[in-house]
Amino acid sequence: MTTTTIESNLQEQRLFKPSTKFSQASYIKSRSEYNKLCDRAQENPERFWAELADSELQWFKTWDTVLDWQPPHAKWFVGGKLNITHNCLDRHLTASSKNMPALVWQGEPGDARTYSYFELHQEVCQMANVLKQLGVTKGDRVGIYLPMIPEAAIAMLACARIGAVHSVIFAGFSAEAIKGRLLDAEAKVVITADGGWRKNKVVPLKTQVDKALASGEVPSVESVIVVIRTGQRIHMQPDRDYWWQDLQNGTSCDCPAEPMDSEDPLFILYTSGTTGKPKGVVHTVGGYSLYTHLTTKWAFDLKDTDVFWCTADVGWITGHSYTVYGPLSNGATTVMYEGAPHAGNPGCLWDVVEKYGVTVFYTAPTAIRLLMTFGEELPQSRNLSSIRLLGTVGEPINPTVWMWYHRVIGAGRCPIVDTWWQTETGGVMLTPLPGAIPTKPGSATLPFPGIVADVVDLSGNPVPVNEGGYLVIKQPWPGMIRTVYNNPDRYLSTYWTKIAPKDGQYFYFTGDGARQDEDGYFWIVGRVDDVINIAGHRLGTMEVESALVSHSAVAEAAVVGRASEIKGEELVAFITLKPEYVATEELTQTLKQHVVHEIGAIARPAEIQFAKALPKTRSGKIMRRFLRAIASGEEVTGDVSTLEDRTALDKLRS
Ligand code: 7RM
Repeated sequence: MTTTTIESNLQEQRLFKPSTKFSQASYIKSRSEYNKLCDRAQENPERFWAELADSELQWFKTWDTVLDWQPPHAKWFVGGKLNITHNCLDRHLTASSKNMPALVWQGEPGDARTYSYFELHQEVCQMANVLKQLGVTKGDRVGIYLPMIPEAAIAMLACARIGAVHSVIFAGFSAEAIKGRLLDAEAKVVITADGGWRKNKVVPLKTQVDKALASGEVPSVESVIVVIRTGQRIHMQPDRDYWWQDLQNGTSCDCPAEPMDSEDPLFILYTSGTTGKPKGVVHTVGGYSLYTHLTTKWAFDLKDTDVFWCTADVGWITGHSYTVYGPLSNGATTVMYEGAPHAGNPGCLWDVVEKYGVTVFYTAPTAIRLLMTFGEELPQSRNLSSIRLLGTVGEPINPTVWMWYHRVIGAGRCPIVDTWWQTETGGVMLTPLPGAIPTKPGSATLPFPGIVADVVDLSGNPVPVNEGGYLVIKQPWPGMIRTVYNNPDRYLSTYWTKIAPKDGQYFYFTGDGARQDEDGYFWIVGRVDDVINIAGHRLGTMEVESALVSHSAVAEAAVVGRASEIKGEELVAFITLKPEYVATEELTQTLKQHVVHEIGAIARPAEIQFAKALPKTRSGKIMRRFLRAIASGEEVTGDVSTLEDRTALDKLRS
């Protein structure tokens, strides 16, 4: 987050009301209806969520206890049995719905496929049986490393069908990153593809998996399923690797949904934190099903007639909740697109909108900033009149960017939902309900009904209006993270102990700074920890530092974020070398490539600065505050008295 954004946010006064027509056709039509929902939730949160769980989902067995809250551990709908794929697929197999399009997909080279609810159900059941044949049973973990092709959604749903726990790994991650995740999850099976298309080139996915699994380094993995996507030659290891298409042949499409306990894990998704190793965020079936269903319905006002396009890759939580589970649970059509926002054709996104008649479009500010650079003529030359609602997520949206989105893409008539949430929250937490809440450019506005959010100081006391503080959630909610896989201590220390209310209450710490204005609207300022947001993707600075110091030339590394026009933030690394190495341009390139190798292309530093020493406190802590200033070319101000060696700072500055 740049200071310019904070300043312009502070001056932001504009208010945009939804049209009467939009409000009247929406689920939640007015501020007073929104208030009523919030009041009802406040009066009796358990009754509020239980009524919704009952009316919005189908259960095989109803729960005994709505909420078992032993802070900071929550169990929702305890004793209830359900399966998320029943709610996403089977319940839409009625005569009137089963032939409706569930998933439409646009491949980068121009190929396309559409699956009706009936067809998607068949595919999912068949793959579920394939997994069973490979020995996958309830509770086993399955790694998924796929491009944005329908098989990614099918694989996730097939796991969920039989109670296997999926762990999707973004296809941009390196072999090293895959290995770390598969090891931590102890995955039994990996599902990948021969390759994926990215900007007219083949991304070799199976080769990365081969490297990750080389010399039996992940002993838990018994089989690898490979989707044919690009047709390029790859190595298939006998008795371990199988073609997806071969396994499907002759396999039955009849696979009843496994009745899952509400609190059985649904998936693990790794996300960056303040320490070097990504955390395995665990979500469970019951709470996640309800929360993604309901937030999709109310925040995106989603009807079963809608064509919803969430541009996020399924490798991130946004793709899980709003490309796959949420829209399908609501019986809508979800759009999946394999390409980058400018894959050879800067108008490609608008072509997809026009071709499929997208009605709700959800993307990240970084994508909008990129599209802005292509000019207005491009979207204006396409027919975007099908769009009725726009959404953004992933990072704070600058008011100028918001206005462009509103005017050029939304033709001034579509509400924008700026949705704040996290991998850990499962679904949207702060958002305008589009028919009810007037929006202000740059503000995620108000909490979703039932969510108790606040901005507090370190002792948990609310800060005054318009003052900055820590964004916290004060009550448990169904979509919340249940634990960090294999690391319950980290669950406690990351989220529940940083803010310490005196009365012993537990507040969920989001890691974000925020303020609330005089109307109670929330304005997110950005992360307050060492997490950096690059093009809407979360990366820990420690993660990148660990990658750098794993190179033999590096003695010490400190990584900071610097504002970037399109990406929001980019990485700058400060490095001290071991005595036998000299700083050269070649070494700079080698180190950048090393980070790509260790983590993936998203972590490639924009700049590397070599230093004789890093500025540290007397207790040896690197003073990132100074490095951030130097990286952005700003004046180093503030207290320098705690510096151990002032000359280190002076040398860096020069
Ligand atoms: C959904 C997602 C989470 C972090 C979060 C924030 C930032 C997300 C917004 C936002 C300002 C928003 N999950 N963030 N949405 N900041 N306005 N609307 O992005 O786990 O990958 O990242 O993203 O810092 O803590 S995530």
